[in-house]
Amino acid sequence: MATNRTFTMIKPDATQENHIGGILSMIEAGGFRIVALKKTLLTAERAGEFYAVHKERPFYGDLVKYMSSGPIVAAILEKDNAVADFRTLIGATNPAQAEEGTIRKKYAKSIEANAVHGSDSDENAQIEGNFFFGANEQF
Ligand code: YYY
Ligand code: MG
Repeated sequence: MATNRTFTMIKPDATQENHIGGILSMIEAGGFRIVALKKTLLTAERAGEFYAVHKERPFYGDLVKYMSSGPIVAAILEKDNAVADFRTLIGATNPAQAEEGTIRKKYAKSIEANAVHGSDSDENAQIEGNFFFGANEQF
């Protein structure tokens, strides 16, 4: 599999509870290279735009509120088979179902406050990375 990219966010709870370093360590130990990185605060409008694909889902309003409730850390990551391998590293959406050794198993508090985002396709990884980073911020 060719080297490619995925996109992640460390979500507000994990950022608030000082897990940025722990999560970035797991990411680097998992073989991912950090291509871009920033701490930022999403407005409700920007969070709504980021998660627009879920706008008809019952959890959308709460998700937007949660994702704009405090700073997040956004990053673009590079590795062979990045999207699928990162989904494996983060574990199931619901931490009660996440495997031992995954980021969500270790850091997620609930299905909503589940510590990290991971892109679900190469196409979305590119869209999501470009949502946060310009070309001159990706190395
Ligand atoms: O890709 P992933 O983050 O694992 O899950 P998605 O199904 O894309 O949902 C996005 C986001 O929405 C999830 O990380 C938490 C939240 N969410 C929720 O609060 N309640 C659900 N039943 C499903 C998802
Ligand atoms: Mg998803």
